[in-house]
Amino acid sequence: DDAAYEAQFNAAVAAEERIEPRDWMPDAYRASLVRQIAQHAHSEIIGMQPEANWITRAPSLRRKAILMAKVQDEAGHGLYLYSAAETLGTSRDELLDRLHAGRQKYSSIFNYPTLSWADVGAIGWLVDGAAITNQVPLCRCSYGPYARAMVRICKEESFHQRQGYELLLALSKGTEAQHAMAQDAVNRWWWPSLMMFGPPDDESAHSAQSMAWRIKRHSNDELRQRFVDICVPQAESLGLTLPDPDLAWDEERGHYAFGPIDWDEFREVLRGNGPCNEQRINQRRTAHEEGAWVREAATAYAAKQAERSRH
Ligand code: FAQ
Repeated sequence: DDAAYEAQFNAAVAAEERIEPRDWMPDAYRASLVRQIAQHAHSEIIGMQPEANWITRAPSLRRKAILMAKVQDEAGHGLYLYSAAETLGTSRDELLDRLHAGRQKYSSIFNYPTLSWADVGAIGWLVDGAAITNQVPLCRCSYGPYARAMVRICKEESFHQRQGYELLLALSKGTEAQHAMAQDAVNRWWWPSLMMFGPPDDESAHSAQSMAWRIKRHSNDELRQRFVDICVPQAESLGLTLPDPDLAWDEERGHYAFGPIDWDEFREVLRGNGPCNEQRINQRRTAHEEGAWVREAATAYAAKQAERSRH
């Protein structure tokens, strides 16, 4: 009966064993994983848009090739993640419908505009940097398919983070105008990237349960602090500053202290009122509609193949 199954499930989680698709799991565990993995998948594909905005305007062939590879990687991450979510019994079509209907979220960060070429660098350094900080612990998530997807995704995100850092370094060491462009991009992306880690711990609805289930390994605030600690010396090496006058080494805690985050802005973006929410979701819906013929053709082809193999 369910109580015995649940005891077995809890023991497996406590023993750091992986839960696999055919294993018994509590309904709420399944639902919370679908929620998190789908949000993550949606973020990857909507996250293609801000950087794709610069592909046609990359300043050199080399930069263009790198950026195209990076944006294609994000599409790949979306696909592994939708596949991981599908192992829990919800189809990709259903998840996309929920996204398009506004019933599932995607990361707040992708609702900000990419105003200059330097934004491509700032996204790589800060947004991919934050993504890695959050996702490395997810490689040890209790749910097998999600944990395994994270291993490859994190390797690719590391490349993305380095290309962003290298791009910003080139601009920072360039002309005065290039340096100013890099600084402006960092000024605009810094605070939104701290918001990627989610609400503060005392307002995080899912953290306690997700940590008990070993989906999450660290709290939102813990990971946010880890990210700040990593970024401060990197900003120094870049010759750029972070837009926070309260940033200071706290000897006692052994961490950098930082100023207050504007949680009103975060809540507004989540409500759909960020600078680009409407543009992002409209472009996503249009891409889905325009791709309908590809899905239909693939389905017809699969049916034809299945029919042939029966004879
Ligand atoms: N934006 O109770 P919690 C990338 C929602 S990286 C929007 O703390 P949880 C790579 C949350 O879903 C970005 N919504 O939730 C890339 C929940 O709403 P719900 C994607 C947010 O799950 C780079 C509510 O607030 N990464 O794409 C945000 O315990 C460059 C309460 O929050 C992931 O998704 C936010 N920032 O912790 C791609 C990583 N924060 O569901 C392209 C996996 C929170 O009740 C270019 N996810 N919410 O309606 C996670 O680790 C977790 O889900 C957290 C949130 C940490 C995001």
